[in-house]
Amino acid sequence: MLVTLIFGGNQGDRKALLDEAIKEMSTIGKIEIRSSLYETAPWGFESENPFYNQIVVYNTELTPEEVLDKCQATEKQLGRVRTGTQFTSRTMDIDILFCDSQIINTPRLTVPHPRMAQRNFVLCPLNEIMPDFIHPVLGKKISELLLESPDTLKTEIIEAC
Ligand code: A4P
Ligand code: MG
Repeated sequence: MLVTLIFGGNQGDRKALLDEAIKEMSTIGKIEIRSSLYETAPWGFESENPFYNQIVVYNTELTPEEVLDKCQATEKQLGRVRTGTQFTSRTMDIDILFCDSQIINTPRLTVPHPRMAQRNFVLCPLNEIMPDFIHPVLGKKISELLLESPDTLKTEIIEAC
């Protein structure tokens, strides 16, 4: 299965934490593609600390639930403290965007990630690596979703891939 993950954090040494998280997640399988590294304005809450975001596609034999377990273990290992409030600053968040073209709705997992079409911090790096991929629920290409995105927050490439 090709699983597309987005990594993000806005606390601590953002670059070192991203690199460490991406490396730690490669225990699930080989890296197929990775986006550039982006600096992005916080979406959904106020903070002076911009995020670093990056998207990586892994080729894995694990199930989506097993990938989620590994994402959560890695977040914890990298110092993430869950506060309970929805959108807050964090050292590392790892979300599953796609699992091939599967549609998953379980108590623990919603795939494709439900809020991605409203978020340029997801759509910009995704458009860089898979502009023609068709979102299995919305039935549109990533490039179309980016054109239609209502988000006006800034995203900037910090390090090209
Ligand atoms: N869960 C369900 N579906 C998924 C999925 N596809 N991937 C469940 C990962 N997790 C999924 O997540 C809460 C629960 O979602 C998990 O227990 C899992 O079973 P969480 O990581 O504990 O909480 P969270 O990340 O704080 O909440 P949430 O709702 O996932 O927040 P988002 O939507 O991830 O937003 N702005 C910028 N610029 N860059 C960012 O990276 N990130 C957020 C977090 C907000 N603003 C941001 C960024
Ligand atoms: Mg999350």
